[in-house]
Amino acid sequence: MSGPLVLTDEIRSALESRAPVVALESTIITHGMPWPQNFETARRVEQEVRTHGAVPATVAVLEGTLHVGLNDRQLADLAQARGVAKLSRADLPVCMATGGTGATTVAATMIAARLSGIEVFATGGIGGVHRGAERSFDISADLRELSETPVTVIAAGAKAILDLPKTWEVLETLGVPVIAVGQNVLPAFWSRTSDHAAPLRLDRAADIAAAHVMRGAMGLQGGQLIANPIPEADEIPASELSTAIDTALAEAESQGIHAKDVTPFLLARIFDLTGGRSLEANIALVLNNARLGAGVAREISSIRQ
Ligand code: PSU
Repeated sequence: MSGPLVLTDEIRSALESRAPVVALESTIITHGMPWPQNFETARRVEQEVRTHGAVPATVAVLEGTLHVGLNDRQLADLAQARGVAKLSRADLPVCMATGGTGATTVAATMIAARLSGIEVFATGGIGGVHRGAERSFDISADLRELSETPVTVIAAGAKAILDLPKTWEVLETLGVPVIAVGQNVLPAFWSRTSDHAAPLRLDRAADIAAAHVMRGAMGLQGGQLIANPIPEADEIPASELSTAIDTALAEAESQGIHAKDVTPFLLARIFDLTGGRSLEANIALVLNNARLGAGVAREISSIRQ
């Protein structure tokens, strides 16, 4: 694909030489964190990827063009813009065709990564099955994307505002490998652990890379979800967070917040209710995922050389 897909020269030449590249999303910047921490975090995450030996590729749609790799000006403008669209699989082509501007979610960033030839993508936490989904049917398109698009996604699990058991069930049904790093239970975004046993466990970037390459060699559709626990020093234990999550959920319900607005609303409310602590943890876990993402991209690159 050419035309509306633009890669920076640095990313294009890295991909041509099979050097490690890590895709990064932009919804976390526009809808997941407040200004100016969103911009500072986006730049720190890019730097973390570089420090660990890979090229960062932040993805967004700017005036109809799908950009893979943003410069600081573009990043700063996006981070301060108001009313930016949140793009998933369904909205991405419509936004591009009509010259719009939007931030890419996990699903849309996976699509951009595949179109560009990027195999690894690091983020905070994927979307999933919302609590009360048995009434609302609100399930993130991120889950189906993981079953279709061959990109390894490094996240701290799914966000703990979700119904995590149902999220893991859906991923199991879709045949998506959910692989915990370094422990036998799945992480829960702001918290290192949860009650859910990990379906799979791998402890080394080299093994995650080998599993990724094996999927490709077998022609299997879909990617892998790498559930990387937040560092111990930065976590907020689930018991401390549950009141804030419950309060935010009740407010969302009573204010009739739905569809794409639910996750940004809950993240912003939990930020207020925890006095900003949830944001500190969110930033730490994204940096941690960027580090592992760079490591996995390096290992894939060395297998492909
Ligand atoms: N990780 C974060 N914060 C975020 C997101 C990920 O730490 O805000 C974004 C991702 O773009 C993900 C989206 O795709 O949240 C999920 O939104 P929804 O629940 O509406 O599918």
